[in-house]
This record gives sequence, C-alpha cells and structure tokens, in this order.
Amino acid sequence: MINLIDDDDIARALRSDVRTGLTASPKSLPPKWFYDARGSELFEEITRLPEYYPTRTERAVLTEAAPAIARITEAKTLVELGSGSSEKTRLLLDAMLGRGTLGSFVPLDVSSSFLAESVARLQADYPGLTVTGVAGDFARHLGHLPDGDNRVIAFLGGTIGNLAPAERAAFLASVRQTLHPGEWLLLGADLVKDPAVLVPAYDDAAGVTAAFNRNVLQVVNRELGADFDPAAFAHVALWDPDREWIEMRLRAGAAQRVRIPALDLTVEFAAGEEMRTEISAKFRRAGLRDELGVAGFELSHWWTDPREWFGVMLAQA
Ligand code: AVJ
Repeated sequence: MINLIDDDDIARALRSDVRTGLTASPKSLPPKWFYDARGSELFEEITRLPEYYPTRTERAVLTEAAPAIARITEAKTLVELGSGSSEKTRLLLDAMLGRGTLGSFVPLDVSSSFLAESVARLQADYPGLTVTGVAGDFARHLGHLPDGDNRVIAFLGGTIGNLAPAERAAFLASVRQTLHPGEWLLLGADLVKDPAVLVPAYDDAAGVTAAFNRNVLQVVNRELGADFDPAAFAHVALWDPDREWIEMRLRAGAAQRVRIPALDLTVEFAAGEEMRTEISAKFRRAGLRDELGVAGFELSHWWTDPREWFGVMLAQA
C-alpha cells in the first residue's frame, strides 16, 4: 500500500469544502463527501435499483469489450482510479491475465480502509498478480502512481460526470501527463438520453437516491458537529438540457439556521432555497473525442450497448 493522504488531510479538505460551499451563493457541497460508510452502502443499493441503469449497462459493455481491450492494449499494469470494490475491474483483470501480459494492478481510492480490504481480497483471488493499493485523490495524486510501461489507467462508472467542465479538462490533462506516449486511458461515460430515463435514475421510486443525497448532511453533522436536520431538506433531481447534466440538490422546506461549530459558522437557509450537491454530466461521442483530443489523447476504440446508453472508450496517449 502507498499512502498519500491521512485523516488530517481529509478533515482539512472537508472543512474547506464545506466553508466554501455553504458561504457561496448559490450554496453547494461537492459530491465526494457522499461516500462515508453509509453513503457507500446507499450507493451500492442505488446500483441495484431498476431505474439506475448505468452500473449494469457499463458491466454489460465491459463484459463484451474486455477481451478486445486486453488484446489491443497488451496491458502490463492496470491502474484503476476511484476503484471502490473493484468489482467490474475483475472483468478486465481476467481478460488481461488471460492474454498473459498483466503483471500488476494498482487500485487508487480515497478510502484507505475500504482499499485495504479490497487489496487483500484481490491478492487472495489473484496470487500471480502484484496488487499495490494507493490511498489518494485522483484529482491530486496521479503524479505519485508507480511508473511502468504499457499501463492502462481505467476511470469507470461514469464518475467523470461529477467533474465540472474545467475540472474535467484539468483531470484529463493530468492523466495524459502521467502516461507515456502509447499508454492508455479506459474511460466509462454515461451518455445523453431521454430525460424520461435520466431523471428517474436520480430520483427513484424507493427513495434510495434521496437518502443518499441527504446523507451528506449527516456526514457534515458527524464530522463538523453541525446540526442539519436532514428531514427538513427535500431531494431534487433535474436535467439541465443546455449543460446536459443531471443536477442533484437539497431544498430547504422552511427557513432555517444551521450551526457548524468546527467552522465557527452559522448558515441561513431561506424557505425553498436549493443547495447543489452533485452534477452528473452525460456525454456524446463527438464531445468526448474532442475533449480527449484537447488533453492530448487520441480516441482509439469505442464500445456501447445496443441502446447507446453508456460508452466505454479507449484513448491512447
Ligand atoms: C458514482 C458518480 C457515477 O453520477 O451516477 C448515483 C453517483 N449519484 N446516484 C452518478 C450517483 C446519484 C454516480 N457516480
């Protein structure tokens, strides 16, 4: 394991993000704070909802594409950013080990305890593979990844959609910087589709996404001693047709005041005021090709499902 962040860094980043977001107008909180233990469980639950198509669609695309990805890249090292449970990664590991090229797997995740568990499981299941977990932040620590040749950096799940356009450009450029010419980026991106499909995926009938959204308030309560009443906020999911992204918000049902002792901050919400908690951008093939080009990649291969709901692409540095 390589540890690039400790609990102090995380606590400092949370304080800074909450202060910045809650003193801005309109208010916002970054989506990375959704994923404490409870939030990660809720996200797992979301991936099994009938309305939430991205996870199962990406899995189907990867199942089809994995042998080709292994053949085209001849990867010696697979790096996975924001690896989580590395479940879909096993499709890639199996295909790359099957080709006989792969020697090491490098999962990078912010949650070091979660990562340690998943590294232990992978090491047990793949005895011939060198697994090096990196506890780090994909927006800051790409420069510290182990060097190698014929590396594939995988960024799956559609998490790229959480980045605002400028952050996305910076992220893609930093991935490109990390790679040697000829190495690869494997990107999973959710695609633009009918809002009648998109909106329910972020506002499910069982209310799991609403609970996931409100959970960020519990995180701020627990970590910063705040007194948010999650029940006083309604879950909002809306499609922005101009920017082509889903936006999740929390709407204050009534005027209220929230104390955040760790920041020595009091925040006022007006009745009906909405705070943004996530953007989840949806993409088109040509747009992604151009963004990858600007970052110094060439789009090499593109796979999708029959409905063209989710894209998996291979780009070469
Ligand atoms: C994990 C960022 C891909 O944007 O679809 C799921 C998170 N938010 N439901 C997404 C999420 C609401 C998810 N990503």
